[in-house]
Amino acid sequence: MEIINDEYYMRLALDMAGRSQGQTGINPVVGSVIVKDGAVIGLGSHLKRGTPHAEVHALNMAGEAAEGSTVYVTLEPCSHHGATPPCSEGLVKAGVSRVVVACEDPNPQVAGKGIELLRRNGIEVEVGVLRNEAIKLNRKFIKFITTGMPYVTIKTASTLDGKIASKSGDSKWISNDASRERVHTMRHRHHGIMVGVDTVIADDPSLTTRLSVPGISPARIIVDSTLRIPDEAKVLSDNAVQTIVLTTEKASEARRAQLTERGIQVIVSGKGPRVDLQSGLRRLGEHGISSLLVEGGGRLNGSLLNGKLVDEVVLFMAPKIIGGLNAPGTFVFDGFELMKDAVVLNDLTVEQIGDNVCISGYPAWN
Ligand code: AOF
Ligand code: ZN
Repeated sequence: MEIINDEYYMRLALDMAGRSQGQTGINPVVGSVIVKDGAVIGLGSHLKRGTPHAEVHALNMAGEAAEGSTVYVTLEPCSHHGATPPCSEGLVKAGVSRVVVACEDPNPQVAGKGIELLRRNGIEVEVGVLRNEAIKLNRKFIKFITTGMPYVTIKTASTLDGKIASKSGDSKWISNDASRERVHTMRHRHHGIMVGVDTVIADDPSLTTRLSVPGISPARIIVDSTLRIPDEAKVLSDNAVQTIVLTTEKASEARRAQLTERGIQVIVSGKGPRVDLQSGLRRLGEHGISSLLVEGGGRLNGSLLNGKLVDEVVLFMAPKIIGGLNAPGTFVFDGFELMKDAVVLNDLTVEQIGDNVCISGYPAWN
């Protein structure tokens, strides 16, 4: 017989939270399960910024039966008056007996105060059940709320010899259909999608989310130090989603004005010749962009990596070898002299997708 314990219900709460990734904006994904006398009596998930938190939905479902129950929640219940009243007060009012929390809320407005409020009111609180899974699930939220910087994921699709195009620039297609579908799920789960202007010039991508089921398209961010972006580029003309261009003081005032007139937001970041990516990311964070999926090219990837601005790397690799002395690679930057200085990926995942391999991990910065 299966033993039903705290982890069992927390896993259900985490599973519910995971299903809303990409739709809560700068807010975390959170799931909550209420259990009494061995039965689930309430379920809730935070679905969208500005709408009720997970615990509120679960408490509403449980109704009066919530009294004396155990509440599982993937993130510490909040203690602040934001778009909604504090969940910890709601739990106290409902008379629940025990609250099991996966991880603390790093939001400085909460940061332990929710747990404290529950304990002060005689509720038994246990913290840390499936903590690592909960932290991993909300890594984008945690980065943004604690630093104001967007969480940056670099995604590449390359040959086995690390090329993202042939020597003539051909790149359609490197990875297989299933890998490319996976990229659209990743787009849905990020707030912004970033490419360098050379990628716009070479491929004229629309950078929208096109899944076999509908998905949310992130804002499009183009890194373009001198505003070389062509007027007819899809990202400027299709009006599908917001486009932001990061540029430098080197770009002409007239071109900036032209783009602004077309409804494109232009952010000047640095004197040039290259866009100051660190301050550019900070500016994007100030605009409420809490996560970014970077889709190339190699120079942008290299600059972000060299600047230690990357949180996660996802490499799709196809079983092809294309060669080419000048064929572009996944990460183009000056490079390090010694192997001991290489960027190392932690917590590696290797997955086979048909004949492709997807390797992902988290750069170890220190
Ligand atoms: C919870 N349960 O389901 C969520 C929480 O603007 P608001 O009112 O939605 O508050 C957002 C903050 O509340 C967010 O930054 C995080 O600290 C917390 N999110 N807390 O108890 C939830 N989504
Ligand atoms: Zn709350």
